[in-house]
Amino acid sequence: MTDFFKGIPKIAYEGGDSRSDYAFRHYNPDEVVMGKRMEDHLRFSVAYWHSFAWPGGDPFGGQTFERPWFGETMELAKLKADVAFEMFEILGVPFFCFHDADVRPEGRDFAENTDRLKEMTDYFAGKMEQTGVKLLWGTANLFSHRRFMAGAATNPDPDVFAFSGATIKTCMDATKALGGQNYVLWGGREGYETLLNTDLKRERQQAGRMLQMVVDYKHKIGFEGAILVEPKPQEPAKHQYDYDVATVYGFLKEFGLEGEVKMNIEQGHAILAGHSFEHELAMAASLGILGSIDMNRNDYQSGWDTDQFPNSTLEAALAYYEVLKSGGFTTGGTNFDAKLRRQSLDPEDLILAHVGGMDVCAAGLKAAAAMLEDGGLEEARAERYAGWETDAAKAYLTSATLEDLETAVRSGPITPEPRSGRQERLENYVNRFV
Ligand code: XUL
Ligand code: CO
Repeated sequence: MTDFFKGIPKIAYEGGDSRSDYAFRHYNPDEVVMGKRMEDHLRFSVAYWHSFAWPGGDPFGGQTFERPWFGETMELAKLKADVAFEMFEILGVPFFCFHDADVRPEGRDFAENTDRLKEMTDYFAGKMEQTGVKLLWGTANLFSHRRFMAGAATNPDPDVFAFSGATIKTCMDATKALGGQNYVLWGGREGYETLLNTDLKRERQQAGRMLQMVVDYKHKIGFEGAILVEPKPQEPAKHQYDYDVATVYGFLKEFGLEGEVKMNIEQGHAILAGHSFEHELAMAASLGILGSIDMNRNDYQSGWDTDQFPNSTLEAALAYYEVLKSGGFTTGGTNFDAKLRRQSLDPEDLILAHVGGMDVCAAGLKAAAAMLEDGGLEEARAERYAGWETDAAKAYLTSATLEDLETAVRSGPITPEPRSGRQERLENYVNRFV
């Protein structure tokens, strides 16, 4: 045991009347919601990078956090892992996620990076065995090191393409070895800074080829998890090719991967793309590619990807409504890709941030389940589209031509009557549940 979280108790469900900061008021892992335990619905995961590797910097200043494991040795990397697994146990989260670069110090070259990742993978395996904590997903950090400044798969230099693919392979191997349920690709630098120096067509083809190789390798090694792409429109690149769910779907279709790859959807990225989180979730569900979620919001005033812990029950309810409606998570889960504010220096801040996030998600899940069970939104939706249930209307979408539509309109005669969309009524309805 380290003493980093000294004095902080294991967090338990105490219900709404609890006066303790160190308690869940909504998250009750064993409580059954729509026939399934809450823990199995939400599948919470801690993001290793923000919680244990991020130093608290911003564009105007560097490190604010002092952590005893900061430094570039394997010994410190193991101390970091010890503290991380202690936090997973305090919170009772079933999963974590990591990038290679969060868990091992940067080596001299590819071979040393791989050896270090392997050593940490073995170390994690022991800790996972002891604690029962599982891996939601693994991924490669192909954006922090300067070698990736002009992209990873989309780099103008084929050496970087090769280095990136080789690194992805080692991270897929590590993810498989740890029984990871998904492998994620987020293309932080897969885009451009200026079109003046960019061959956009070539770069998209490079990205498509890399993803095809990832899928081939998944099948070759028998990795049973899902391959997920995480869309984001910009930050750090001025424009990223995997802009949003609909854009990525078009990309998957172009490269024949729509049956192989799903989405890891992040709330803050949805907002950056000019969408709501629930829009991106509904879009992915409608395309059959909803995989997992990164549950962290942006600052609505600055507009930046500030990666804050969720704190709106309404937002969580609308998100889990889409997740539940689509049948719930299979390999996916709720990953807090969220970081503390840079003034939140204390160990307890790290715990309480997750406690609050987990509780907001649990409250959102309960509200979403109650709405689905009540059925009000789906009834209203069915009623709104009820006209399409007639044979004549169904034919519009199959056999009818424009001439048939003209005949139908003239002979009806059809004179459309506008009807209320009833938005305020539906908003009031949702608020009854949150
Ligand atoms: C960056 C982001 C990443 C991915 C994993 O905005 O969300 O941390 O989740 O690389
Ligand atoms: Co993310």
